Amino acid sequence: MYNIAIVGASGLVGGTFLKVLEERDLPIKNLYLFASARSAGKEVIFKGKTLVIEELTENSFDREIDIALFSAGGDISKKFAPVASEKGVIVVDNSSAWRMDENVPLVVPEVNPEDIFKNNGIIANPNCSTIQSVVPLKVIDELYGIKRVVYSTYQAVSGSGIKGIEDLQRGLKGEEPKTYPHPIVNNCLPHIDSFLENGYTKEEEKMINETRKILNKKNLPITATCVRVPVLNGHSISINVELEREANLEELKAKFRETKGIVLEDDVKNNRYPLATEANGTDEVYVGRLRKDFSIEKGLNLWVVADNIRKGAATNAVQIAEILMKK
Ligand code: 11C
Repeated sequence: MYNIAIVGASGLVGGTFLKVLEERDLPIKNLYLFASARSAGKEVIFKGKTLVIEELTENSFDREIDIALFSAGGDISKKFAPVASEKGVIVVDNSSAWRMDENVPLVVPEVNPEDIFKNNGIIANPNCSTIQSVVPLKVIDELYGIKRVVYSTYQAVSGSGIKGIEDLQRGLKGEEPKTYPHPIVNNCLPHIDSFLENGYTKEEEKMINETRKILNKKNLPITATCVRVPVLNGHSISINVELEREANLEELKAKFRETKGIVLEDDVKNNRYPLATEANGTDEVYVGRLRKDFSIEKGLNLWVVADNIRKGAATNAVQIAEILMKK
């Protein structure tokens, strides 16, 4: 049995950590919940018991804790993840604070589980859009070799947390946005996170750098356009791939069917392809619209959908914790 902590327990991902831990029935002895002073004292039900959220402080980890799941933003992770790991806690961090640190493994269990054990006390959980993309890309790379990737994303408002959901709800009532710079209702905003000097957004930069690190392909040519769309939950991504060897679509579909964590949803004659409404509330990565890209010699297009709060954040972190526990 293990002692687990959740840092950021009152947030959207924090609440989903609780749900996923309960559903997957991890062997938990004690579960400690931490958040800012604002949320301290709030009560949460876990496996029928009432737990009280405590304020996160430097002393929060002065007790026996095996694994801490962090989702409280980059600044909290930068400050408190080293405090926890120095006390022997293994941190699985959902923020972007440590992802590109070369001493920190960046892990998607279906892709690079072996990296979990190269940790020095901190393991990073990738960005949600990256997680759902690399799961099918790993399969494609093993079969045909990936030469170049073009991402175009259609990201749900839940990616911005509760404040993104509130902006969509406000917009539906005809009110002005508070989170996004423009109304999200009736719009697609090609703007996720802040803009960089080179014209890309941080979200696009994350997808590029994190994909290279997880697939262990430092120089893989990748480009990305990340777009916020008026969908409540579930990111959809169009992925265009240039391959080393020509793909055989039937072989690839068969491989996707047998890969754990992937659901192949590809029957266009019956209008079946991955949908956010279907992925919502589930832990799988849905793949469909598989077809050759005839504009290049060995090209492939696919459409990939997943629940960004579950597989894109909480579930991925809990899967990492499960693997740590099995060891
Ligand atoms: C979004 N992908 O949809 C972002 C949220 O680096 O973990 C997650 C940001 C991150 O807005």
